[in-house]
Amino acid sequence: MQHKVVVFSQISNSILDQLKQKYQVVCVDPKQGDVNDQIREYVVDADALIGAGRLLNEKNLSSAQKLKIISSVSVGYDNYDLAYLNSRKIWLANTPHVLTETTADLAFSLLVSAARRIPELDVWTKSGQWGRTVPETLFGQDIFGKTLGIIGLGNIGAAIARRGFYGFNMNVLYHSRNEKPELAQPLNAQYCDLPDLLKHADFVVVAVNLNADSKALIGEKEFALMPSHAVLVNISRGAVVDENALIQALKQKQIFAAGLDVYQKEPLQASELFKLPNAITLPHVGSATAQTRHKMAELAYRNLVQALDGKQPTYLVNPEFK
Ligand code: 8YV
Repeated sequence: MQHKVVVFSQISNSILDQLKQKYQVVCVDPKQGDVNDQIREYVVDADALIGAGRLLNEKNLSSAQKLKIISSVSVGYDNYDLAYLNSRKIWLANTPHVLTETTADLAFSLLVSAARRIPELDVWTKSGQWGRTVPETLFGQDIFGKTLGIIGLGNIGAAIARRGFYGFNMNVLYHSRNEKPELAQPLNAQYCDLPDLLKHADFVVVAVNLNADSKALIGEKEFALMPSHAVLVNISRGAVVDENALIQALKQKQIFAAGLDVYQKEPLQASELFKLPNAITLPHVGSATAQTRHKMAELAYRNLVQALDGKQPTYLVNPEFK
């Protein structure tokens, strides 16, 4: 009998076609009502789920009778209740590597945009204010040769650090759970504890995975350590930064600016951040280029096919179920 696959978020059309050629495919459609109700209904006799950006846990998966794999079109897997998946012997696969450089590009774009106030100056020009020279109140911060502090030196963190080191002659500091000499040495990156990194970095980029240790890692106490010209960039997960503390730090000019791609609650709606000219708010687009999203969908497709063919997917998050 044909396997049943549930697509729980938008996915590249060509990958959807490939899925349809091999399997019975059902797509969750937000226009058809509550997404979790649809997942609960479709998952009952499903063999696989594919998609991204949804919380999947006991609440919407408990009715599954033969679910073998959830193939996530993302590298991060904090949206999935791993303990529950393990207890149900459901595989979880992800899509590392293919999005590393694209996400690092976006992180660096946020850094440059926030430091040089690009969105604010764009609005200023377009609103016809360029009758005089740009006032000092709109001046930005230097980047070249400054100190870059990376929190979480994984693949993406290291790719951001390389942009700073090779492109902008930056001095690189990093903080992570373990020292990473193989990634750090070529960049002459110094390992620091978090307070030291926050005191000395001109730019702090949050690139750490969200887990119990990194939740609310940056809060009021941490903002107090940062210099007033510092720029914070977050491209990892919103929950790593205490958003209210960030809003206060930006309002009180405790830090210069923030470039954000991720938030405590997504999609971000009616936030105080929208009122702050020194906050750049992107809609979680770290990996959102046509090429990279396609590569991610391809990889997720491959992981899914491997599992339904009875093989271990290449990028399995919970390999304890061989
Ligand atoms: C995802 C991401 O594509 O891969 C990740 O972990 O954060 C993004 O690149 C996004 O979550 C999809 O909604």
